[in-house]
Formats: sequence, C-alpha cells, structure tokens
Amino acid sequence: MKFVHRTVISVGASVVLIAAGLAGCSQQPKQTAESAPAAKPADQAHPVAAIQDTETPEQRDARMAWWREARFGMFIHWGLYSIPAGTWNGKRIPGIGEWIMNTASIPVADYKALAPKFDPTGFSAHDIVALAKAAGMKYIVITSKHHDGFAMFDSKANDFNIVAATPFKRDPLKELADECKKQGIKLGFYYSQDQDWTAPGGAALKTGDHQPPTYHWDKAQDGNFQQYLETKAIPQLKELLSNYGDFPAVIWFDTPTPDMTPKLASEIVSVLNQYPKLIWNNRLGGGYKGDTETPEQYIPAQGYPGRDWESCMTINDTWGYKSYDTNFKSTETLLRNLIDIASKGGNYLLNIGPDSHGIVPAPEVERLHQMGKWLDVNGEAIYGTQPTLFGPEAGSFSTTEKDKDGKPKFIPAWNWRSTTKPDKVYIEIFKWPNGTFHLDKLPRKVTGAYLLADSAHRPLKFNQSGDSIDVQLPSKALDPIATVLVLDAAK
Ligand code: FHN
Repeated sequence: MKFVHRTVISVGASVVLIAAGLAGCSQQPKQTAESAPAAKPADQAHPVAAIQDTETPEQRDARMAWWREARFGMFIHWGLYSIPAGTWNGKRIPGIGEWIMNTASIPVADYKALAPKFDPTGFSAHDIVALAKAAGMKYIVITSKHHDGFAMFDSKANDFNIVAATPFKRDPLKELADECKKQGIKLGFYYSQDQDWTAPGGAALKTGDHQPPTYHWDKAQDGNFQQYLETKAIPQLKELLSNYGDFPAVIWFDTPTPDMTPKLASEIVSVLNQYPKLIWNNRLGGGYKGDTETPEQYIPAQGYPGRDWESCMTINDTWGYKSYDTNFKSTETLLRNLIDIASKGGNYLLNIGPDSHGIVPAPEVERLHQMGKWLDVNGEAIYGTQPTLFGPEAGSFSTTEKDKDGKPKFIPAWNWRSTTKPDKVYIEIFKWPNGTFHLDKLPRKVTGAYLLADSAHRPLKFNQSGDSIDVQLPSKALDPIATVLVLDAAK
C-alpha cells in the first residue's frame, strides 16, 4: 500500500499514517515536554482555540483523570467490510480487512450493495460490554463510521447507515451506550472525518494505481471536500455527540489528509468545544494536537513523557474482520504489551473485529478472558499506576543496528517491567530469576515485599542497602506470563 502527501509506515498488514500537522504516530517517541499547554489566545495557535489551548493544567488533569486511570481499552472495528471479510469476487484481497473497498477498487454502487445484506442478528451489546469488562478493559472505542463512509448508527444526516439501509435496522451504538452505562464502563466513537470513499468529495489516500489528485477510483466519489465535511461529517459528528446520553467519552479521529486545513478542522473544533469533558486524539488534522498521541501497532521505546498516549494494536493482523486471518498473538504477548505500555505511562487500545453476524471471533474472546484472569489478580499493578522509576529494563538502543529511519534500533528486553503508585513499586517479572531479584537505583525505602498472586501476601525477605535491594523469591513463578512482586515503598 502506498500513500502520498504523508509519511506512511507499513506495520505488517496495517498502516500508520502521518499527515501534515499530525503530532503523533511517529516511530520514535516524540519528547513533547509540555505536561499541559498554557492558555494562549486563539489566533496565536489555531483559527479556533481548542480546549487543550485554553484549559488550565488542573482542568486538564480532571478531564483526563478516568482515561489515565483506565490503562486498557477495547477498540472495535466493525462495519460492512465484515461481509466480504477479505475476499472479493472469489479473490483474497491483501491488506487490512476494512480497507477492502479501496484495495480492491470496488465501485461505490457495488460496495453500497452490501448494506441490504447486512443483518448481524448475532450482535449483543450486552455480551460485548461484558467481554470488555471480563478482559479488564475500562473503555470501548467503536468505529461509528470508517473510511468506507457507512455509519454504524442511526443518522438523519446521511442515509448510508445501519438503520436506514440494512434489514437489521438497529442502532448498535445506542445499544452499546445503554449497556456501557449499565455495566459501568466508558464508550467512545471512532469517526473517519476525512477519508470517506462513498460520499462525494470525501478524501481517499493513494493506494495501488489510483490516480492523483483525488486518488478516487470511481466518478461517484468526486465532489467537494468542504461540502462533504459540512453536509456529512460535521452533521454526523453532531449526532454522535448529542444522541447517546453520557457518551461519547472519546472521539477517535483518523487519517487526516492535507484536505483538512486548519480552517476546516476548526469547524469541527467549534463543535467539540461544546463538550468540555470530551477527550479526542491527535488525528483530527489541521495542526490540532488533541489530547493523546496514538502510536499504532507499536509500543514507543520510552513512551511520550509529558503527553498522554495510547498504543492501538490488533490481535491478529487486521482491524476489520477477515475470515482467513488466523495470525492471533498469544495471550502472553498481549499481556506483556499491556504491562510494557503501562510501565511507560500509556494506555493499550486492543482491537476486536466482529464478523458479519456481529459475533466476536472465538480466539479473540479466549485471549481477552485470559487477560482478564491475570488482571483480576494483578490489576492493581496496572490501573491508575505511574511509569517505571527505572527505565533500562525496557531495553536499549542498538549501537550497530538501525531502524528504517536510519536511527538506532530499539531492542526490547523481556525480563521485567515496573509500575508505581505513591506507596508501592510493582515489578512485573517475566523471566523468573534463580533465588533473588536484584534491583539497582531504587530511590525509595522498602518496608515490605510480597507477591500479588499470593493471596496471603506472605512477606518475602529482602535486603536493602543504599539504593540497591535483593528480594528472596520462591523457586517458581506464580504465573508463567508475569508474576508481580510488590514493594511497599512510599515516596
Ligand atoms: O486506515 C486506518 C485503519 O483502517 C485503522 O482504522 C487504523 C486504526 O488506528 N487507523 C488507520 C490507519 O492508521
């Protein structure tokens, strides 16, 4: 897949896009040292000041509090693309499932003809929310409209939507909003504000042999971007922001292109500003940085000190369901990713891709349940924690190997990670040491040590001398994936 106008990093079967003005998504962590932007006049930065430009650090901390506590969320990519599920006209289409319309150059009319076939009666908002909860996830972000332009909600602004155009006629976002409220977790909406391959004027990124300047592959896609924005995207965003009670807690924008000028983006920001609790990511475009960095399909070597961030990742190699993608990551990898991310101060947004019946693939369910079991025992070492006090345990930059940008390659180490709370240091041990666990440079006095998975919290012997400590461990790990050693150690 090849795009123009922006840097593209292919990660397996997925893509990461860096548009002009998009602050996140870079392979190397960007050390933006601002913990909270100081208030500044609108005209100095953006045509319309965003909440991040005007709020105080205290207001920002309050707005971000639940999100920072959460650490683990569920991403859901679900739409019409789950019907072809990676196959078109009998041919397996390479790449990520939700891109099939673009990758296979499917004409608009043919793609729209999927809608009358979409009847996902197996969808249960209750079960999906219960799955997120069982996995230990604290929020859900679902695709309300992906690049294919199909709205997975009841939209009066555009009738290419699940209620008006399918026999299903139900609004899954409404059902999810009700369930999330009932089961006590947050709900956010992904919205593809810029790319829209079925609305005239919607943008398309360059792929395959699609031609400039629009990279459209069907005349029905041609039109005016501003008109698309003002007649479809902004009205739909208004619907999403006002029709779902307490939600959305998050709006997750995606793939901004140069079409999204600062002025056009500011039209969206004027709408977002009416929702002062809302959190939105760094992919709006037009130079707006939003609230969160969004590394995709990778974990930044050192996180983004001073910035909120969230790594979004797939369980297999696709976001939207593909019937033949069985390359599922192991529970061990998924859990270690979560721990790695938490130790660097970020959130993990882990994707599921329900099929065309609305059913979540069994291997995904199985892994999420296993993650939840670990979190049931060890969650206190993840939720609401602060990053490691150490750092080198995460790995180091190679002195010989370079990454694709020619910079020193980061080589992760997988022996242990650490997270902290004001009165505790957690050590998540992957590789069980023989006899004792040794730590250097511990800047706190330790008053007790035990294993989280030992329900009796039996004290472990330790010897602290200066800033180094040795803790005596049992001969075997209590959990083969990660056993958490807790050090009582107040700041
Ligand atoms: O093009 C999309 C892709 O389909 C998927 O939605 C991911 C999720 O972050 N975002 C874009 C690629 O960066």
